[in-house]
Amino acid sequence: MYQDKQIFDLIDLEKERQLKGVELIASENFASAQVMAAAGSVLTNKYAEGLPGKRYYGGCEVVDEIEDLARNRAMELFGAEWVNVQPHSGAQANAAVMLALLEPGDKILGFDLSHGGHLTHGSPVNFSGKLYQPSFYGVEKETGLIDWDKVEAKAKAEKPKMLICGASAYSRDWDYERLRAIADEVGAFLLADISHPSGLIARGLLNDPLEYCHVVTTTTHKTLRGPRGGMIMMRKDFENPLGKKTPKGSLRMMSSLLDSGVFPGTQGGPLEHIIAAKAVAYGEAMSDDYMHYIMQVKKNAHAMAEAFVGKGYQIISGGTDNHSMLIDLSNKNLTGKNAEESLGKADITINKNMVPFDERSPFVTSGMRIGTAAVTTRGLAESDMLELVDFIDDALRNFENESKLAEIKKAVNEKMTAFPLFHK
Ligand code: DSN
Repeated sequence: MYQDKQIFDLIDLEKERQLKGVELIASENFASAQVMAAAGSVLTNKYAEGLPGKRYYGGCEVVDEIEDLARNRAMELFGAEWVNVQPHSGAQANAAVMLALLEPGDKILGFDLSHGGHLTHGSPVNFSGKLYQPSFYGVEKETGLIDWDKVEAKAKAEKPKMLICGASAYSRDWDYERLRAIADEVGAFLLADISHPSGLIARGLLNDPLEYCHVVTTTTHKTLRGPRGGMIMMRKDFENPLGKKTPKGSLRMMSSLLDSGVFPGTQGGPLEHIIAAKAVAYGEAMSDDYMHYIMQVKKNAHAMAEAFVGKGYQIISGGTDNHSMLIDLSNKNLTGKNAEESLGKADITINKNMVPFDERSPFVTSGMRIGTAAVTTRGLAESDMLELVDFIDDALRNFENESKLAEIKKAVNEKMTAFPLFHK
């Protein structure tokens, strides 16, 4: 029988990389052993197009129970009245929502990718910018903050059918109440993509988007600490105002439009192994252990931001309310590319990132983005954050000094062996 040594050797190498290094990519985390066991289970063998109780395949009685558990746990965790846990990713969750609520050519207004937004919120290289007509709001140059008055002015000028909030590199909270008022004023749907801070939102550590937004999407693998995947939620279902009718002539509910947006709109068979892993993660996220964890994520980000500021680093907006921060390296005479490469040599993983009004290309950039979700899972606390900032500062000040970077790498590896992973 064919034994794939090559792939499993590479998986071992990746495991070693994750264990010995410091993981600071803001969108990454370490899923628990039980989340990974569910994701690697026999459920990968099952086809289950449709929804629990309404499948196009036989033999779905067990996966129906699993998907129902996932849906019920997700609804309890976020206080939602309706969820769809089938999206394979955050990008596909957003695609399904747009397919359900928009017609090709409709206008959408999102947060500028180069200011910290996301590709699927209207970027011209993405389906969202090709199928719909995008326009963007951004942050203020002086403060690094979004000015809600300017969002309102832009929305009034553009009259989008969908207003999108949420980001991949914005460290401050969102005023969902104000955004809903703006959306109502111009007759737009309000979509919040909370992929990054969803764990903080679930446990009440940031404003609640479900109270005000028509639809909320998230990934499940960032601060939520589940398997890679996406989901769509609504606090309350409602009759869609688009005039789409059922065959019997009544207005279709939003939930029915959104379910169809996922399947058959943008996906085929759901990944029931991943849905089971999501269910495990939702269960974990409701536990006291997770509450302790997610509070520590926020404390660690705060401690790290203060330490960076103390060393003269410029954090966009001056600090953080969530798990992440975006640092402009221009005053350190470094590019994001320099930082990513030199820190990589010291086994510290970050990503280069555009900063607002960046003059460099996305392949070079002037900034780096950092998040504390993964290192907090490993058990690091505030005092460790100060040590990590020391390592990072030392590496960046010596970014062309290979022997110094090797020295830092040794210290990083020694430190991280004290924080084991993948046990239980
Ligand atoms: N843009 C990715 C990130 O935040 O890393 C997620 O899609």
